[in-house]
Amino acid sequence: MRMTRFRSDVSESEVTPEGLWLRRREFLQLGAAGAIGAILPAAGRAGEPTGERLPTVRRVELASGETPTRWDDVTGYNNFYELGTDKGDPRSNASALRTSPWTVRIDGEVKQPLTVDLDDLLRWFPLEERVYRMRCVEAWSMVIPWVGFPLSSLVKRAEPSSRARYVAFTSVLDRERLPGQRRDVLAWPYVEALRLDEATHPLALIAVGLYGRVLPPQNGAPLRLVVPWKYGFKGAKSIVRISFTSEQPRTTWNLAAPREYGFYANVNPAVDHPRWSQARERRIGELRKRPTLPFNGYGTEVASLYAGLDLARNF
Ligand SMILES: Nc1nc2c(c(=O)[nH]1)N[C@H]1C(S)=C(S)[C@@H](COP(=O)(O)O)O[C@H]1N2
Ligand SMILES: [Mo]
Repeated sequence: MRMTRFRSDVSESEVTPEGLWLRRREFLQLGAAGAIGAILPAAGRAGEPTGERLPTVRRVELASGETPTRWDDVTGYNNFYELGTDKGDPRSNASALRTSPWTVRIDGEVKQPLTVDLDDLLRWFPLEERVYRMRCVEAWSMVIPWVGFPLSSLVKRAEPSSRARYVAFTSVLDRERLPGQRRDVLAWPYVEALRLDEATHPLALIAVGLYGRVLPPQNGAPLRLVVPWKYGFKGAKSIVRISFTSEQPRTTWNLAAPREYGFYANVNPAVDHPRWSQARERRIGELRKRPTLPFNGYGTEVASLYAGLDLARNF
């Protein structure tokens, strides 16, 4: 991964005041319930969340009450190499990604392989809001209010066979339209994978929205993976295929630089990237760096998945 320059141009006044955020939250929740949603304009002031609202059945706060990162930063400071390698490229090139129609192929070690239309897939599970920290391997982080459903629900529905031990997620391949795929910066399509027990952990999420709205293209529309205790690159965007395998799948960043990006990619302040420290991180919107937490602060929930594993070797 290219080393990034950190933005240092976020002034104090740009940071959403908490009161405003809370009021916006109430609007979203009422909107989701259909009470006042109809009278609110779809596109708000500059910097306000835009896009179609998504109804959610509950809200799970897993970022210890931290203020979510501004919409402008969550949707304007992105890693999505299919849409370009600079942080602002994915938003600028967002229209290159055609998200409708969209199908997802579910195959491999499953009872019955199938191709499902996104609209049908969205009817399978109720949506919920999940506020998670997100830690990029480049040592910056955000707090993101996702909308989605537990990956475990989808795994259960896929009925993996007894031979299934891993799940691979393949992102969209469209060399004609996606500007980043005209160059071989990575081995396209982008593939990431989890062990099956990681995939069925209740924190693993398939996200289809942000801030109560449909996911913008630059964030991996129409559906992407979110694994909050791992570095952000595990969260494959714009998924077209979910494959169950018995062998550990080859994954894109691990193939590109195996010494730098492990298969596990659990957030670990004790294991530095060969080219930079992972001990601290810059929360986008904050000036000072803060310490990085083991498993990104989700150790109580997930550490038992790795009992007996040497995390320095299996990084
Ligand atoms: N297909 C695809 N998925 C991807 C990437 C990518 O380049 N292509 N970048 C990853 C990285 S490095 C990070 S940090 C997150 C960023 O997600 P965000 O832009 O929604 O914050 O997406 C991940 N998923
Ligand atoms: Mo990342």
